[in-house]
Amino acid sequence: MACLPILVAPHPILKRKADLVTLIDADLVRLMDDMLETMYDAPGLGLAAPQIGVSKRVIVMDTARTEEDRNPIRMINPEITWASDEMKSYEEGCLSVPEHYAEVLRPQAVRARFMDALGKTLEINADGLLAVVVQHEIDHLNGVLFVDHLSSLKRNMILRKLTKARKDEEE
Ligand code: GNR
Ligand code: NI
Repeated sequence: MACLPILVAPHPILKRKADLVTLIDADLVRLMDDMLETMYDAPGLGLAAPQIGVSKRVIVMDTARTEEDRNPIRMINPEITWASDEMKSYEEGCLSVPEHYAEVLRPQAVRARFMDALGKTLEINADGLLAVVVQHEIDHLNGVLFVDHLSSLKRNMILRKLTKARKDEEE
């Protein structure tokens, strides 16, 4: 397995709509394992392939609180097939928007359909933290970051700070 560098916004790959996966082969299985290693190393609760520069519809997640309880979830071509009318706000962060956090309002519960690493179609109901993270990750596959759910004033402030932080680092 390999731990890979995570792209930071603003970056064109993070804005792109990722491609559907049409073939599950050893390379795709390795990609998901590398994504999990990268996510655990960060550490993060989820990771989408575009965050490591791969524009494919693949996400991984683990919302367990401790290493002993690890429960890695791999999803290929995930889709939201149902969302609750009830909404909930949660303070989100993103590995591609480092050191910025903001409340985002989303459906409180969702159903997601996806393929597993064996190509089997599965569906899960998610609420609580997993519902937040699966929606956040599927957003990444559509070129959407949590800051896109904020006012343009807040979004532009965060993106400007990230651009400035990168410039300062280059010097
Ligand atoms: O690690 C992460 N934490 C988090 C917290 C609240 C809502 C969503 C997330 S996902 C984030 C990792 C990440 O950027 N995934 O794309
Ligand atoms: Ni993210």
